[in-house]
Amino acid sequence: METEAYIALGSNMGDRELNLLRAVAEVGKLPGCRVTGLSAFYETSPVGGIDQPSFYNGVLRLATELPPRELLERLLHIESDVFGRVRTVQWGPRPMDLDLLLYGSMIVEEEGLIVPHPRMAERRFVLEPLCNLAPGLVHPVLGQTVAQLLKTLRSDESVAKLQPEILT
Ligand code: PH2
Ligand code: MG
Ligand code: MG
Repeated sequence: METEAYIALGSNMGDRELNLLRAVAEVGKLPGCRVTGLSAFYETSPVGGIDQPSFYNGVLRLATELPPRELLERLLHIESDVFGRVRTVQWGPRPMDLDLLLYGSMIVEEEGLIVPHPRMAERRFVLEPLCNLAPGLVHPVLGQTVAQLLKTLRSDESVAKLQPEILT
């Protein structure tokens, strides 16, 4: 049986647009996974942590047969094996960050795996692309749609929608 999952993509090292497109392709190649939707990409100001370059962020929708723990492990492997990510500073610069935002309406609270993603509703760099893709999607814990969450969000992050570079 397939479940609909949403994954946040972020990059602030190297060719950020190419990195996001590559990540979409890699997630789509995972066993039992089909990419069924992709948001626009946004250039976003870095949140938290240290002084670092701006990010490109997006969100994809996945139909997946993988259970959440296995999906998470596969995502971490794409970060390290495909993008050579090494984890140093928390919230520091990275070529690719893949975060599991939602897994159907399932609520998971385990060591190293919390779904829905605990900070997704506070982050414009997540809500803006998610709203572009699925405005009516209801957050299973907060009971509000993504559009409602975005409308009431108080945050000074800057988030600018990008033209795909291949179209410019
Ligand atoms: N990811 C973080 C920390 N800060 N800021 C932006 N704009 N975009 C991100 O993807 C991001 C961040 C930790 O994962
Ligand atoms: Mg993240
Ligand atoms: Mg992450």
